[in-house]
Amino acid sequence: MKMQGPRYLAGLLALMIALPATAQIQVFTENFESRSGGNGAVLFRQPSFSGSTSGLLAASPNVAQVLTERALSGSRAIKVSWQWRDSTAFTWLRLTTFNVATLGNPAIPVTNGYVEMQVYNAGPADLYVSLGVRETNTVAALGANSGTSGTIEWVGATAVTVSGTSGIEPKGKLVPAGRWTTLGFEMDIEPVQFFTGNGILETFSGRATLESLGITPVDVTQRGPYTIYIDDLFLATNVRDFAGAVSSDCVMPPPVFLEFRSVNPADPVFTRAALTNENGIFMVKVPAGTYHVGIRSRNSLRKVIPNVTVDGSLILPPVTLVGGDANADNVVDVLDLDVLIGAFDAVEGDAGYTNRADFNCDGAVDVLDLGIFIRNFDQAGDEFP
Ligand SMILES: [Ca+2]
Ligand SMILES: [Ca+2]
Ligand SMILES: [Ca+2]
Ligand SMILES: [Ca+2]
Repeated sequence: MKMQGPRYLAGLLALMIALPATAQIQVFTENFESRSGGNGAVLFRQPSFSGSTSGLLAASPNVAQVLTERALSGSRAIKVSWQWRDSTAFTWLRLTTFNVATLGNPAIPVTNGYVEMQVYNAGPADLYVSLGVRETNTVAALGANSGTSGTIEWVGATAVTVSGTSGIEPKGKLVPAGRWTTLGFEMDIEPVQFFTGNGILETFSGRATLESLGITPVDVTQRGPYTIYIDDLFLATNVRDFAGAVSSDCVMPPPVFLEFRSVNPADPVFTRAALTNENGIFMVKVPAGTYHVGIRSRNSLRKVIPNVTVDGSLILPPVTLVGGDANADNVVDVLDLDVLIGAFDAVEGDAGYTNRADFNCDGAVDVLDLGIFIRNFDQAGDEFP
């Protein structure tokens, strides 16, 4: 056999470089940081909109709006507030995306699909949440408007109450009161109950439409008023588990924000928000691939771990996060001191408080945070390769 010389290899390499790279990774992310508008203007209609449940609700509160009251990523999330009336036969809320001006009827992945959002339940009690999935057989891009035709199934629900031809009061995934919950749905394996459909999630196109959240109280005597915050919608296909751990100056390990840059330049860059447990361990689902991964908290410098292959088996070594970057520009300098001074002496709940300057995450901006700032002054975080 003839030996292949350097010229052949150079030619092959040139060919590989000339071929346009094709994106392999399908994701859609929405952190609501650039969203605003009135009641019912972004992703969800106001709670009273759906005739399925409007008769079950008190007139107020009646809110579904992007606000800056509480967020996981950044400062913005969708606040949803409602109250169930007493003495009604049923108690649930159909919070619908029906023809909402911004992000209405969003296309979601079903085949090998994963749908996630971060939900803070401010209470007063625990809730069940299901996805109302409309079988539109859409071919729209993930997150794009995919219409309103097709029947609806409850995904993630283990039971419904039967009323006429509908399955209502879906018993979905538990969202406990008083904390953030990562609400994730692995679309191929979730339990499914019927709403207007047949109780089987079907798609020819591989995609469907997020029509609603079906929200039901765990304790039907707890009628509210309820408030939840929804942040960091994430849609993707072909996901795998990706786990790691962080240590920091925080009294409780902070949520982390992971930036994934595929080694294939045609793939989209995307960010994942992840909750950590008391030991600083996080676990997210991301599409299989090889990435440079950036890790930061909301006020730490970035750590970059290059060339990480996500195939479901990898657990990252622990990462130490360096605090003090209040303005998230990846350096600790006088600009961060400005933020710290602006919030100094404020505690959580005060108008002046910001968790961006609370470097030890104890709910107060004080001399302890100044100490962390001074210790890390003039440091810079990692850049991506
Ligand atoms: Ca946000
Ligand atoms: Ca069906
Ligand atoms: Ca900074
Ligand atoms: Ca503090």
